[in-house]
Amino acid sequence: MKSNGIFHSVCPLDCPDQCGLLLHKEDGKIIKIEGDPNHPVTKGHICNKVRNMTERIYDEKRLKYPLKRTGPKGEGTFTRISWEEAIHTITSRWKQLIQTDGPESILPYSFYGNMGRLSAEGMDRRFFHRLGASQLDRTICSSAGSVGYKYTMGDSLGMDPEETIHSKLLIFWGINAVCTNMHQVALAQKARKQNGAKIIVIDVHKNQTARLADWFIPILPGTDSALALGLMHILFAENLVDQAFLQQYTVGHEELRVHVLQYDPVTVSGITGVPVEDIYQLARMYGKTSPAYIRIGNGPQHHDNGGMCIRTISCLPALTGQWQVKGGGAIKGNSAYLAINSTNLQRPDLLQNKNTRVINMNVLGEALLALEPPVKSLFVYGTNPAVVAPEGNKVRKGLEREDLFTIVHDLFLTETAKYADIVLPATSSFENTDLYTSYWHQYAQLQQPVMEPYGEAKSNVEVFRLLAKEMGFDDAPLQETEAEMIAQALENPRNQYLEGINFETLIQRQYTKSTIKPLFPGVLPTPSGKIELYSQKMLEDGYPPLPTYLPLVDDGDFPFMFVPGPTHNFLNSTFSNNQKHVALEKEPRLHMNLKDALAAGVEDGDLIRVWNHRGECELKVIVGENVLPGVVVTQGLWADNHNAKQLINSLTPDRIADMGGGATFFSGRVGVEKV
Ligand SMILES: Nc1nc2c(c(=O)[nH]1)N[C@H]1C(S)=C(S)[C@@H](COP(=O)(O)OP(=O)(O)OC[C@H]3O[C@@H](n4cnc5c(=O)[nH]c(N)nc54)[C@H](O)[C@@H]3O)O[C@H]1N2
Ligand SMILES: Nc1nc2c(c(=O)[nH]1)N[C@H]1C(S)=C(S)[C@@H](COP(=O)(O)OP(=O)(O)OC[C@H]3O[C@@H](n4cnc5c(=O)[nH]c(N)nc54)[C@H](O)[C@@H]3O)O[C@H]1N2
Ligand code: SF4
Ligand SMILES: [Mo]
Repeated sequence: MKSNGIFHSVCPLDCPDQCGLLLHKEDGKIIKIEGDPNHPVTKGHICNKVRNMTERIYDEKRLKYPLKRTGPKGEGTFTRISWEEAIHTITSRWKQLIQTDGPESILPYSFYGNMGRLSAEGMDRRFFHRLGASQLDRTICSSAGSVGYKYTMGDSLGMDPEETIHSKLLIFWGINAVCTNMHQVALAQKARKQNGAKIIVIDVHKNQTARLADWFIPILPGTDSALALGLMHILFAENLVDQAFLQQYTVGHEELRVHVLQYDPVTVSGITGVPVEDIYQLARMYGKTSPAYIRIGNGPQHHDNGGMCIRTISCLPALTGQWQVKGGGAIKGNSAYLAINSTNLQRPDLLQNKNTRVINMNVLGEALLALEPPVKSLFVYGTNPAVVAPEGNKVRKGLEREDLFTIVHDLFLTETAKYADIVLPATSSFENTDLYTSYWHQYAQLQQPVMEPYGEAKSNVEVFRLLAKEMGFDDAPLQETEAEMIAQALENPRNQYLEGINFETLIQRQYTKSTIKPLFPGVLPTPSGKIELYSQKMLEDGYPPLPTYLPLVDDGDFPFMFVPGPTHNFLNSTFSNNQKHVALEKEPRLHMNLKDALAAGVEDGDLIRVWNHRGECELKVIVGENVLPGVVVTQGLWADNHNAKQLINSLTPDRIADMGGGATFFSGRVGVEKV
């Protein structure tokens, strides 16, 4: 490996932008990280988080060798062991558990802390399939909305973000793009400069993105489907719909026209908190401006009704025929364009018992505390559930179980790792070979190792190869190389958009785009081949077949809706343990409306106890007009720190959303009082 020079790389974080990076190396060490100006979408600009990534890669606190626990669970007292001892301890315990309790007593728990396809869903999946472990339903992020979107559009297919520079109206709907999709903001700014485009933000919080909008529309949490239906009501009533497009490319527009009569602006205003005249103005702007683009975020779908909400919003561009216009349409997610062959990669055929139980990751606490037969061993990698999972106190109680044999594979001794019996050090993405496919823009990239493994760290792929060997599994798929796995993943005849992308093309060209074509004229992967405004499939699955406003589930008698989203300087809980990032972020804060603050006798800067039947936090309050009365918002997945009660997820519900087994982080209620 060369110790000096500039090397191509890709940002591994769970962020739609998936930036191209250039790593500058001197004397074997990465000394600078910058954006690659040659990346067609990200164009050399990266966020501050990753510009400061070397702080994390070379952080003194990074794990260098395997550890075994010597103190109580959760305390963080460990002693160094060898890899041989670690692997032997794990496999002998598992062999014994398989004898006494069966393989389903073992639960893998992972998410996309590293978006590399091999790291997140490669050898790990093969291994756990072969083992026969309980299966994990990975639902914590966007599954409700993805299912909702699919009912309407057939798959995660939206427009090409590069075309949004042609838009004249850009609606950021429940997405804090300045923090979470910065290049979409750059494209919007370009459209604004070039075409005089207007930017609208619809959100429960006057966040960083709302502050740069031409028009910010505050809305009550969980009511977006009502707003979208109100817009449809006006679009039909004022004949702002594209009848030709509706005829040719949709199913159910006549039923919808009648159905939305009940969502008149007065009714909708009462539900959403959006004034009647604003509903009219928004509908007319949307109906009369072309091209118009909607960037649908994760916010509206982290609710009890999140699936239906995204299903409903995603009907809007069909009404106005915007899908046919360059620069018009929507993006919820674009992962279908670069969909790999997951059967090849994950090898579900290795799982013998096809009835193996499936556990929803959103109910981890409940699963550890109450499931029968019990989970006896947990293997966590690429995620930090003690901080990011809902019902945080239940999760921690589950992790405290003395009879639970827990292994955590991570770069750091995370809050979760502190509960582990065995901790394994993970390489960073810059130390691995992996394949990256963005779920927003449509470029694939290859990561090849740029630095030597840190200390004794090993990649996810390598760890599971080792475990397989020690378990005595001699199946060929458990021994394959990274290059072989990437080649198999890219061999996907079912995805026409992936044609021509293979391991070799990715080596030759750092950025390879899917062969994207406009969706219309064309046939969608819905049952009818059209946009399904009326969905027979939904009816069969037990949902209203037409888009519908369904109220949130009752979360108890607390006065405030509590919306705790991500923050600018962290990526979920990643960076929340890195000094530079914490210094930038300072501390968690709670936004509260002035009216509510006056009523509660709370002043700006006060320390506030935020509580409900699940837990409590103490947060500094920001009083003002950033949220509507009855709503409080905080940003960042903080953990309890330095005796401060900041585990945000101790307050969030582990209820399951209407679709896709999704999470409901933003549908909880809380009470507040001055400490
Ligand atoms: N800097 C940074 N970037 C990130 C992340 C991070 O932690 N930090 N996380 C990454 C991940 S994993 C994801 S999934 C994405 C998420 O990024 P986004 O898609 O931006 O989703 P969220 O930030 O969860 O929520 C977006 C907005 O929705 C609002 N919201 C909440 N409920 C509602 C509602 O009912 N209606 C409306 N209209 N708005 C609502 C919130 O106030 C918030 O401003 O970001 C990714 N990028
Ligand atoms: N309250 C609230 N909670 C939320 C959310 C919210 O908006 N509000 N957002 C939710 C969403 S959308 C998501 S996606 C989840 C995300 O939550 P997580 O998936 O837990 O994401 P991170 O907190 O970034 O943790 C990723 C972990 O993976 C580790 N890691 C990184 N690379 C590797 C690797 O190659 N190998 C191994 N073994 N480990 C690695 C990192 O060091 C880090 O500890 O959080 C959810 N939780
Ligand atoms: S976190 Fe997102 S914006 Fe920042 S470098 Fe990575 S992909 Fe780019
Ligand atoms: Mo996410």
